[in-house]
Amino acid sequence: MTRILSGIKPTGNLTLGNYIGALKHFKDFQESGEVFIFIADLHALTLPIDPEFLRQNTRDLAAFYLASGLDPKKTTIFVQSSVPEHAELNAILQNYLYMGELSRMTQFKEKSAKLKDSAIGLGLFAYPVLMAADIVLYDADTVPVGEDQVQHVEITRDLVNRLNKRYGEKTLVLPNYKINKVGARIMSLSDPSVKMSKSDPKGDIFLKDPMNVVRKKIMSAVTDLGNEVKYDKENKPGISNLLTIYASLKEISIEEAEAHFQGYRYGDFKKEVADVVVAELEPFQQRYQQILDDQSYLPVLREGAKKASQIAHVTLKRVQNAVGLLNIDE
Ligand code: ATP
Ligand code: LTN
Repeated sequence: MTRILSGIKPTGNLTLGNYIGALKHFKDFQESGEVFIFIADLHALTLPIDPEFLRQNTRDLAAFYLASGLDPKKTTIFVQSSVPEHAELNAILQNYLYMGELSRMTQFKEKSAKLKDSAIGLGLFAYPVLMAADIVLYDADTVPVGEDQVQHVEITRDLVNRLNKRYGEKTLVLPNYKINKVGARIMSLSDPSVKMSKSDPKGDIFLKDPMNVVRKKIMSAVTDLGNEVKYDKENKPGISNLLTIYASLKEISIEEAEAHFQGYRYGDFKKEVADVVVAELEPFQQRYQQILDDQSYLPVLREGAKKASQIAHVTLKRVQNAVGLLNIDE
């Protein structure tokens, strides 16, 4: 049985990029394997964040997970900090990734560049270690993520290979990332040269935006010279981004989307993209609000933490034993 694991950080309001690149697809794995989806709240602490904002984002994310169609009977949904094995395994694994390789991580370079040296926390630097712990604790072989997280799954593979070579092939399971053919990197609507990102919002569509705001944002998205609706990332990044959003929500290929919009003017094209986004987000938002109001996410998170901890505990013991920590219970 394959094990699938992924997580999202509760660092801010979720964007359409998070939805298309990650969230929307998690439920697709429920039929084919054992799925673990968590809220990476310890990772959210790697940049300064207001405590109440973090707590609210955590509740929101739990409700978004459920609203996206994740079924707690099939998927284990939990908060990272409620399963202490993540932090415990992190303490061991941090000895097997090295300063040089960690300092080459794109995410670290981008996020630390915005801070003064004296404000860069160790957690931001060591981020991939904790992420590796998240993945290997559940013996996950498949990790669905957006493009920006591929490097972190790759460094997890390096770490797994390193440990297995040293302590035996069965110590940890080697994970693979899984990115979507369409929509692995949704760009800002106001500047299609940068990623739509929740912690540095610029031209973002938020999953909580009112529908009239969503429409307005799409109608005023940056477009490119010319008047043809064509996919050309280099010369038409704005149009290409909107085509990607459309194709991924309609679950069709870029070529099919292009064919559909042949002969369209930019204005009519944008209107149709907006219709598709609204059709997807409106019912999703209603489900989210209902779950948030009735707090049905709470028992799900409690049950999820219990189930996750049972599995994580077994892996932690296996690693502790492999590296030579004495088990005083036996
Ligand atoms: P932050 O701004 O705090 O770094 P983020 O918006 O990049 O956050 P994450 O929590 O890092 O979001 O990512 C959650 C998931 O969403 C990851 O799998 C990530 O790859 C994916 N993702 C994030 N932004 C995009 C995007 N613009 N397009 C496609 N996928 C994305
Ligand atoms: N780094 C990821 C969140 C994350 C994650 C994970 C994703 C933390 N641990 C383990 C997949 C598997 C992010 O920023 N989206």
